[in-house]
Amino acid sequence: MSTPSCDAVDMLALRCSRALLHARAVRPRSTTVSRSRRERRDSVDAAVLAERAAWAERLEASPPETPEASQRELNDEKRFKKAGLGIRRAGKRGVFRREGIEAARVGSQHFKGAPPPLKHALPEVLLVGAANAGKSTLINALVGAAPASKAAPASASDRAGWTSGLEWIRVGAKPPLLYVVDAPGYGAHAVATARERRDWTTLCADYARTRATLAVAVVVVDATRGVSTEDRRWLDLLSPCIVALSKCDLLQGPGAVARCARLVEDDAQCDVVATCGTTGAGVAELWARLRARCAAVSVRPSDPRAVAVHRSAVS
Ligand SMILES: Nc1nc2c(ncn2[C@@H]2O[C@H](COP(=O)(O)OP(=O)(O)OP(=O)(O)O)[C@@H](O)[C@H]2O)c(=O)[nH]1
Ligand SMILES: [Mg+2]
Repeated sequence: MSTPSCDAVDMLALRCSRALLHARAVRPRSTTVSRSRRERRDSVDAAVLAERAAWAERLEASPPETPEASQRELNDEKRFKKAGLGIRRAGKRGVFRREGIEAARVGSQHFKGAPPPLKHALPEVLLVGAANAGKSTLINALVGAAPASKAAPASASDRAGWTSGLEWIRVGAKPPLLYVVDAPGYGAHAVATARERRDWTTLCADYARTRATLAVAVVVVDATRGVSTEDRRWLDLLSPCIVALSKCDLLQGPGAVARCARLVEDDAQCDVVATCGTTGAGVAELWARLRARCAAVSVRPSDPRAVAVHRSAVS
């Protein structure tokens, strides 16, 4: 067998690299299409895919309309970059290098069950959102626990519909500061029966309407899906609440996170905080808003113990 000469190999390599360069140059460059990710097939349905495609199109087709809006987007972009948003790995800017806050899961409530007997009456922060939106991962990031680490108090999974009841997570140990309450997700793509999904909705809505110690509600909106009809229903029920934009690492291109945050703010008509549960970016800002809300909203006075503890926790 004859071996190709060095010249022939060099020529071939040159041609290949030229072809590669050309392919790169003509490849359509989009500023906002989400990065590829591995997902379970049973946890994404056609409606979710359609929602994502429509949202990606809207992100691309909605540049700021006024010079002021452009300036604001630029400023936000800088701020988000500084916070480590829009990047895939935690690196230096992630929270997971910082010391975490002591946190533990202390009880749960399922449909038709009673709330857990809790040792402390503390203000509660409820996180709701579509199944798979990243609620549990964001709770872990809030307490400084990296995904899948032993310290992570909330159970997260790539299976939509993983959290099936309200889960109380105590944040802080000596003294405990507050409870974060993880909730089951909504949406037809959750891997659960229609009845289970209905029961979860009832459970969360009853909690939100009646819980005396609920201080702030956070609606977690997936940055690659935008605000859905169901998100809107929950935003109305929980108003005034905060929107935590999750999975911001899946947006790419300059200004993508800032644009997404602006559009979600327009749709939701409330405070939006951009976050990423897998890198921990943006959670410091979310904490700042939570503390401000806890301080501003007094726990409903039906539980005097809660009010007393609430005051000492947020002062
Ligand atoms: N890329 C990326 N993936 C994320 C992020 N947050 C969560 N995920 C992934 O999204 C999937 C769902 O995360 P969970 O935190 O379990 O979502 P959830 O909203 O609690 O879901 P349910 O309990 O099913 O309602 C998991 O595979 C996570 O790894 C994020 O910020 N970035
Ligand atoms: Mg969950």
